[in-house]
Amino acid sequence: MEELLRRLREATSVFVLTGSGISAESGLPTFRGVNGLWRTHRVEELASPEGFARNPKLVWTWYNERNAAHRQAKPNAGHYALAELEKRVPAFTLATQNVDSLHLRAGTKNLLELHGSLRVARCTKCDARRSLDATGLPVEEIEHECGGLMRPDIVWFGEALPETAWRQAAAAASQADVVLVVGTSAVVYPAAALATHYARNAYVAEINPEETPISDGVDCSLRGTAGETLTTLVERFLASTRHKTLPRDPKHNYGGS
Ligand code: BJW
Repeated sequence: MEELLRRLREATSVFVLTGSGISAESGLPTFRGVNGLWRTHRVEELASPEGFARNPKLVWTWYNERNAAHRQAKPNAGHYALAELEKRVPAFTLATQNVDSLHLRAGTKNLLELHGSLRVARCTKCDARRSLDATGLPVEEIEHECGGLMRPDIVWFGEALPETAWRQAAAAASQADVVLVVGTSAVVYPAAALATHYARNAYVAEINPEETPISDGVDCSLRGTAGETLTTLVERFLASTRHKTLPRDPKHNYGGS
């Protein structure tokens, strides 16, 4: 952690990639863990355009349950630590693969939701959008008036990531001095490439209790949970920079204002 702290103190640009592991301490399941979503559900039935076309009611029932769980969950210490870090570094970008909105609720400002969010449904035909509340989308309202189907505004397998979010994430990862990869198995592309290909000029630290396919290639592996590890990291970072004057950039928010 010492070298990571030194790099963070010197960094003008920090990029963070998160996955479902950061929300595990908020009580939300990961995808590929022991009790993960993909252990008990068929991926191709629930998270693919073909699965949705076959059985939109089943897909919405699953997403409505997850939407309700997201709204009951609270951001944890890991989400808050990253929101705090954003205030203390000159440039900060957080790209998340999660659709649970917990980074947003923790106060992260420069947030890119690479796989979309469960806050919105959109029509497969006319692209009309509709905000979702805690109920989600009642299955009798799946059919849109234009003849299309309302679907969750998220990215399923085989679908392109939102273009602007992807472009901004790739640029931020390429320009970053420090990249934190938190709570992701790093097996899903193109998001995982942000931590490898795009971050090749950065000091890359992985925060994950388990090894992942990228562990051998990163500069530093912190084996622990996101909540505990990020809290310690950010507390130590703040303690060591308390008397340091940060460079000023009007685009970013400093000093916990
Ligand atoms: C903790 C912890 C704690 C536990 N603290 N950590 C290149 C190579 C191979 C394949 C491909 C490739 N390029 C594209 C592909 C195909 C495919 C893909 O990647 N497949 C692989 C799985 C083989 N990718 C796609 O299809 C993507 N689209 C695409 O490429 O389009 C191309 C295109 C271009 C132009 C036009 C058209 C098409 C789309 C990928 C969409 C992924 N969608 C999902 C589901 C939808 C959202 C939802 O329902 O929520 O997104 S899949 C699922 O995996 C979800 C997640 O965001 C994503 C990543 O999973 P994540 O978050 O890493 O979870 P886990 O469970 O895997 O890992 C959790 C980690 O946390 C573990 O490591 C734990 O140890 C750790 N952990 N507790 C910290 N307390």
